[in-house]
Amino acid sequence: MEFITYEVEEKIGIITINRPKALNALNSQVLEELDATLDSVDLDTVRALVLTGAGEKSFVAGADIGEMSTLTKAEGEAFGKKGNDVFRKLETFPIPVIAAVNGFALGGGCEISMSCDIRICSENAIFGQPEVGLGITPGFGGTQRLARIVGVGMAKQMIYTARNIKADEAYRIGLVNAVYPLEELLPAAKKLAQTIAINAPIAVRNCKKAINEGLDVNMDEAIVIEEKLFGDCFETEDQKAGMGNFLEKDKEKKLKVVPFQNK
Ligand code: DAK
Repeated sequence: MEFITYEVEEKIGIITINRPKALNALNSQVLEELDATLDSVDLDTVRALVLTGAGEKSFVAGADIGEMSTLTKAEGEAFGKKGNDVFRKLETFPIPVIAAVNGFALGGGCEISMSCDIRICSENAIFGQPEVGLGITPGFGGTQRLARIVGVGMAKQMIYTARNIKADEAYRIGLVNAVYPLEELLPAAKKLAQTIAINAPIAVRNCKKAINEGLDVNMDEAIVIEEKLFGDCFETEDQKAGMGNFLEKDKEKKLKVVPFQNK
């Protein structure tokens, strides 16, 4: 792999898009390597992923404008499909994915962060969908996911104006869950991933599936999806141990209240 590094620490996997000279812009090779990396994740041991960018300046500065500038219609479509397939793979990946946004998250960079389950960012992060200024529409799901995350009005404003927003505004509109000084971002992302990783893995996976699939259908159908995935947890070791701990009054494993860090 030239542009992706993948490390496993205990039960979490850390994927770094490593093309800092181009501010980690997504070219075909980055997308292919990311796809192959996701395929290689050992789902028997890894319970949550962190996705970040190399360097101190950029998470992902978008799709590679140099590569895109010469594409024919057919090649543009193929490039779009490659991106959409890998973004969708991230979104539907069986385990949670946390985007640790360490700088620019523009165009495809904002879009890849929105394919992740949770976004946290550094104080220097900048988000935006600048595509209309380049004569295109957001093409990696931006018109769909941004509206679902921050609401229709704010998504339309960001997309129509092509205006970038800073970390504090991203936090205010709910695009990110927390903001950290740059040097604290990755440790915070790992800590969050570890907090997820200690919970019952089948239950966590089923929650992701229920939330994602439920959002695509009406409430009556969504409740049926939830029922099925709820039922699916029973008779698992996790469910027996989790409920057993409670009944045995295992204080160590009982409910803890932990505040999320907010800025
Ligand atoms: N693509 C390629 N190279 C990029 C890049 C990008 N998106 N962004 C930055 N770079 C490269 C620069 O060319 C420069 O390379 P060298 O000149 O050193 O070789 C290096 O990264 C450093 O960039 P700057 O010198 O520009 O650094 P600055 O700090 O001055 O500025 C910046 C940082 C992020 C403000 C600026 O680089 C910038 O505006 N970059 C472009 C941001 C942008 O517009 N991103 C959105 C791209 S559009 C599709 C699906 C999806 C998409 C399209 C189609 N289909 C379905 C077909 C997605 C589109 C996009 O993402």
